[in-house]
Amino acid sequence: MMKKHYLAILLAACSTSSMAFELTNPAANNTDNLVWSGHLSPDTDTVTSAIAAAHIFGGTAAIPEAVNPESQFVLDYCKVKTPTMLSAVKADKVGLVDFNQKTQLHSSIAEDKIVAIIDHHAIGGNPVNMPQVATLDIRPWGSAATILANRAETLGVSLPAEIACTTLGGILSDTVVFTSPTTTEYDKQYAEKLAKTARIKDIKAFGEKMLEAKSDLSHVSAADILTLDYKNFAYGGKKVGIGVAETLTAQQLLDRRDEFVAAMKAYKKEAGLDHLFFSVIDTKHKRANMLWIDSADQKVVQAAFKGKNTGEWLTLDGVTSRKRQIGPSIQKAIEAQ
Ligand SMILES: [Mn+2]
Repeated sequence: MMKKHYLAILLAACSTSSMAFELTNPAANNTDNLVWSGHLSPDTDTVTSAIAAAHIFGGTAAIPEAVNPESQFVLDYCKVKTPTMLSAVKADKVGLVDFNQKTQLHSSIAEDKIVAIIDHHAIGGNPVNMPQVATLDIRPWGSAATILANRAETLGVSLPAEIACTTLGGILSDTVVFTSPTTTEYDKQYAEKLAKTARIKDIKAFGEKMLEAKSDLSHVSAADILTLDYKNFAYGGKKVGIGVAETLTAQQLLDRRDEFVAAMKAYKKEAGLDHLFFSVIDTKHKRANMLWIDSADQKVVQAAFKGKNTGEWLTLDGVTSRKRQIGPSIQKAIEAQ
């Protein structure tokens, strides 16, 4: 009787360990139908991190929605195919890259399929609810791509030139070519290493081309710009949307204020949000220009920021990061209400 019981425990322990997913080389895991995905409204870090993760750990890179113009530029420049749409792949196991909030999870991903999260964001107000124990790697670095570059190096997995190139693109995008306050020494060190592998001589020139690719939004509708780089959050039980548009040519967007106000009114209603904020991030002059549409949102903005109100936009000098500056200030203001 005792023996049988012991065996059952041993078998249970074995089957548990064989199911566990390790952030190590693919041979150690069952990678059948393993899919890597980033957040909704995918940005370059999220797309390139999924590509790097699939190369390092096995499985397939996927995107939850179409890529933005900057990511398309990076994929073309590096000669890497755009990952498959999440809706077209079978996902028995899912690794998340570059996010951990449920509000940013594609609806097709069942939370009990999540086996790993590689991220550089705060756990925040509404993390994914995982019934299984997943492997987490969350570090306060400038991009998820930097963490993946480090993982590849420590595992001895060499990245091909084209994936080193996209991974570099992820770092440069999130750190705004090392000018964002989120930038760390790790980001700079790994960017150098990746550039060497990708045979890119001038990192800053590559970064400038990326910024240019994302800056020309003259042919994009205000509604599309609002959600191009957009995240939903749950702060103090409220549904909060924060969109940003990083651009070298801010005036082009500032002149379209009326269009943005109309788009925000429609979107706030459609998405059932309690609060909605949109900022044109002037990457040249390092400042945010913020917009909101009603008195409830204005109250939050007034509590969160002290800026110059031009009557049209609230100008916030030195504010460039949603993750480090805009998001936490809005969260604090809402939670204090
Ligand atoms: Mn990121």
